Amino acid sequence: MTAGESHGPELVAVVEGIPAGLPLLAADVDADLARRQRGYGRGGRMRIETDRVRFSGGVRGGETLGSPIALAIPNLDHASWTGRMGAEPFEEPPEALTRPRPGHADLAGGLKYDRHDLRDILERASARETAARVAVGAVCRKLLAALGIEVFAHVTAIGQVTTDLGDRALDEVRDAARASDLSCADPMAEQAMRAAILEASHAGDTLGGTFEVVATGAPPGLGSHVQWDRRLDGRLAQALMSIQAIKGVEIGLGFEAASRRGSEVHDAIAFDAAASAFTRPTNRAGGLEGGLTNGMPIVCRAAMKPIATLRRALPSADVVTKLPFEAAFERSDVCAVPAASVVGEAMVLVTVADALIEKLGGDSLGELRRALEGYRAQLRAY
Ligand code: EPS
Repeated sequence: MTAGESHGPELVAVVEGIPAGLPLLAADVDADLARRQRGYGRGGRMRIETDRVRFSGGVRGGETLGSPIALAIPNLDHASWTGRMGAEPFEEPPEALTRPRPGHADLAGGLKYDRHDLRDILERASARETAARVAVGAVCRKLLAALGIEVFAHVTAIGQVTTDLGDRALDEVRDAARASDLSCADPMAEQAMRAAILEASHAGDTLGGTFEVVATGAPPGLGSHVQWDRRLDGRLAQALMSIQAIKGVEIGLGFEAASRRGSEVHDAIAFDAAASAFTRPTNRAGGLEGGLTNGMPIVCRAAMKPIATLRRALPSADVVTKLPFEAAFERSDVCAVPAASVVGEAMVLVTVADALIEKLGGDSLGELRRALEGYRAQLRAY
C-alpha cells in the first residue's frame, strides 16, 4: 500500500509479510531509487529530487523484524508547494487547475471524484508515485536475492529504435543494461535512442517505447492453474499494466505467438538426469504455463505510450467554463521508458515475492529458506 501526492510532503508505503531476519539497509533501497531517476530524456523535476528512503517501522539494526515495514521518501520539491499542497486549510485558496490534459487521469478522475480543481487528481495520478513502488520492490529484491531469485529489466525500444540482442546470455544483457543510463543492452541502439530523444525534445514532442523484465531462479509452481485470479501470468500482467502510461503487456512470445503455428510456439520437455530436473531447450512461454511458473526464466514485456504532457498541446475543454482551450505547457519528461523499466522490475519483484511467500510462508527468513529447500527436495524426488 502506497500513499502520497507528487508535490505533497512525501511518498509513503507499508509492506506487510516480509519475514523477520532479512538484512535490509536504506542504501539497498536508495540504489534502486537512484536507478529510477536516471535516464536521458528526464525533465527538470529530476534535478530537484534526490530520492532517499527513511524506514520508520519494521527494521531494526539493519534487519527486518517481521512487522510491517513502513518507509517514506520525502519530496524535496514540496518546499516550493507548501501554500498549495499542505494538509491544513489554505490561508489563501490556490488557483484551481480546471484545464484537463488529454491522455492524463485529469478529466475522468475529476468527474469520478467530483473535484473541479484537477490538481486533486493529477497529484496522485502522477508517475512520481512510482518512487514508492520502486522502494517496495527493493525490499522484495533483498528477500528474493536471499533465495536465489534475481530480477532485471532492459529497454528494448524507444520510439522507432529497437534493440538487436541476438542470442546474448541473460547475465550479459543484465550487466550491459545496468551500465547504460537508458537501461539499454545494445550500444548501437542506445546511441540511436539518444538521438531520437534529442530530436523529439527539439520538436516539443515525447517518445514511448518497450522494456522487458526477466526473473531468474524462481522454482516451478509459483501461481496456480486452479483459480483465475491465482494465475501468475495474470497477476504479472496486472502489476505491469498498472504502471503509469503502460498500454500493453506480453509474456514470452506474447502477441507474436498468435501468428505462429503451435509447433513453433510451445517448448518441448526434456529431463536432465544429472540435475534431476525437467528442462526446456526453448523458453517461448516466458517461464509460465497454465498460470504457473515452469522453472524457466520469467520473461515479460511492457509497452509505454509517449508521455501525455506535450509542448504542443492537444485541444481540450475547461471543466468550469466548458470553453475550449489549448493547454499551457508545464515542464515534463521527453521520455521516461528507462525509468518505467525500473518500475517494471519493482512490480515483478513484488508479484514474485508475493507468490513465493503465499506458496511457502514463514515468519523468519530461516523458516522460508527451509520451506524452499524442502520444496526443492520434493521436486528432485518427483
Ligand atoms: C510527472 C510529471 C513530472 C515528472 C514526474 C511525473 O513532475 P513535475 O510535474 O513535478 O514536473 O518529473 O515524475 C517524477 C516526479 C518522478 O519522480 O518520476 C507526471 O505528471 O506524471
